[in-house]
Amino acid sequence: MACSKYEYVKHFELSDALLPSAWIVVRLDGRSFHAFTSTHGFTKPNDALGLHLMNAAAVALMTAFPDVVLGFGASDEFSFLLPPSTTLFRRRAAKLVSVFTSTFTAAYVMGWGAHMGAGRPLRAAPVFDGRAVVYPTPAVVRDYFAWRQADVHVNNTYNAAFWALVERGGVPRPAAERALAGTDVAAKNELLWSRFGINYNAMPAMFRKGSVVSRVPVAGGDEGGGGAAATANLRLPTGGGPHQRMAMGRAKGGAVKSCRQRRGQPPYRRHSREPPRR
Ligand code: DGT
Ligand code: MG
Ligand code: MG
Ligand code: MG
Ligand code: MG
Repeated sequence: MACSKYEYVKHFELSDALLPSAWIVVRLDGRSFHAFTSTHGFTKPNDALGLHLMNAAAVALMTAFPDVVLGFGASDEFSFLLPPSTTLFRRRAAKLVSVFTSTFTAAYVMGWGAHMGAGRPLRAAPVFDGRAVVYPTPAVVRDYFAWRQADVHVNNTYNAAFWALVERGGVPRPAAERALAGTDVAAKNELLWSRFGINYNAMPAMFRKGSVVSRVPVAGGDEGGGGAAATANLRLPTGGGPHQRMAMGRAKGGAVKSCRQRRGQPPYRRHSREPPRR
């Protein structure tokens, strides 16, 4: 590590560590997937292969990061839950969001060929955005996932009715939009059944409710394994069960000393408003 007069610039990097002892959700969402799914000829409104690819990317992420206790996804999004005890990346928001987003995106690209088949080559780069939000209590965490799942239900009911009208009923899109405006879920179910003989509840659960990736105990499982199915049990809303911790701390070679420590000088007095270092 160079001891140079330029080192002061390190102090411009402010801490973005997320609130300790709170749940963290990192949610990823495909960028402009309206266009991406159209470019790649996804089945409307749900492309089962595309959704399985999303699920596989989520499993890859949870395999890479055993701290994640739960994943929930639908459409072009996935949420990942980290428990209050996590110290992954020292809870730094930018690090969590950027590494999760790129890990997921890379897995999505790597899995494309196996999931989507030779007939649908990848023609454009999939891009995902990411955000991290902290939630203080298990009740709010439960409501977060209930919110995302309610979104799946509302969107899927609308989309099922809309595309039935357009593709099976030959109704022009603007007219289909007008027909559905202001209708509730029950009316859309009734329309699907009476006009098209579609039983909404018989649609695949993945379309109606989204996908959950959880950890299940494996008989004789190796606690240190870190595979997606190798660790623990999640019980919401009371909290995460035991789970793997990521190895923490600095790179090889033990503690990193500051230039002043190496010179045997006392540390600089910290400005009182500087966030604590860990
Ligand atoms: P954004 O997130 O603001 O960058 O924009 P979008 O276009 O990604 O919008 P978003 O995330 O609100 O909605 C997801 C889009 O992806 C929506 O237009 C429908 C499309 N999509 C997601 N899954 C499927 C699928 O399985 N089949 C088809 N045909 N489209 C899908
Ligand atoms: Mg959006
Ligand atoms: Mg999107
Ligand atoms: Mg979305
Ligand atoms: Mg580096």
